[in-house]
Amino acid sequence: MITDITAAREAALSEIDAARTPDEIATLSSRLTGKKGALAQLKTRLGSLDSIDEKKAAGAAINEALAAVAEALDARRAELGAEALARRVESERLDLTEFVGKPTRGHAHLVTQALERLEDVFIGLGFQIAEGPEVETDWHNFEALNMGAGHPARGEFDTLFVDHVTPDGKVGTTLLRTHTSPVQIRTMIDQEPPIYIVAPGRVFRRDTPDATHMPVFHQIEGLVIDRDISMADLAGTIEAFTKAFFGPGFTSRLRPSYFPFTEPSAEFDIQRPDGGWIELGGCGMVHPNVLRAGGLDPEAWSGFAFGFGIDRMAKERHGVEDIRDMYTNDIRFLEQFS
Ligand code: 2NL
Repeated sequence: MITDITAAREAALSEIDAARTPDEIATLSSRLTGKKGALAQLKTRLGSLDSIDEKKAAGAAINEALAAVAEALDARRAELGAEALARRVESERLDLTEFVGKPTRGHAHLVTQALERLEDVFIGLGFQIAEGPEVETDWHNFEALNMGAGHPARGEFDTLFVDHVTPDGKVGTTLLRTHTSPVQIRTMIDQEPPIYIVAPGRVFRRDTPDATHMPVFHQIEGLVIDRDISMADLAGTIEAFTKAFFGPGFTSRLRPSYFPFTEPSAEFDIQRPDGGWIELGGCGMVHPNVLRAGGLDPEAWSGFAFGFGIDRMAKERHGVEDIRDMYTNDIRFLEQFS
């Protein structure tokens, strides 16, 4: 009997050793350790043994053999699993450090270059980049920003409006966004504070093109929402941005102003190393009504926001005299800015 047990055990172990896939292990496992397995079948012969001692010895040998088979199955399963994983890791290897190199022909547009540099600087200051639709609802573009129907400030933000029927049968208005602020509104609604984002993108206003205006232009807006954010945090962020983007020789100042979506509001200017001032954009502490529209309790959270035009910055930086030149796609003009 003991010889048969040893033989069954050895046969089982060599089969496990020969298994090549996790599937084979699964099949072997049910066959070798199941009721119909050779070792289980040997158990049915225990009753025919003569003495108690013989039964005890054979029973113990069968149990030991079953334990050894279970252990060998586990070990081989783990071994094959690790091999399969190693193969998969090797075949799906992705070298994220690979440097593809700059394109050998052409270059990004002036405004794209400015936008990408701005994103880099704000990421360096701990901001995340947020994006949203260019076609917006009246609510996200105006209402939520404390500019209800008939608000005089809407006059500055005329754009293309299209009436449409909403799924529930009401007439709604969609429009081409006049600023990227609706992206910030959407972020406040979708994400829990703290929020540290910048929203760069294309915006639209009813304007006749001239040397300093285009009806389609680009803007970057920043939004910070956290506990106990003050005007000092705003001024410090504007100053840190000014130095990081324009250089250590530049500084910034805030001048009192008015926007419906911030209170208090300010214009911010930067000072060149030669002493001259350049108007850059607007900023302020987020108005409590705007926080409420974003689903936030103004008693619990406070924040600041700022915004400025990207096209104007690209124009200043490269000494372009007429902003329209940046959009006529004359290759002789564009080629100068690689
Ligand atoms: C400008 C002025 C500004 C903002 C934009 C903002 C956004 C939210 C709440 C409050 Cl969600 N404010 N944005 C605030 C102040 C000024 O832009 O002259 N842009 C070209």
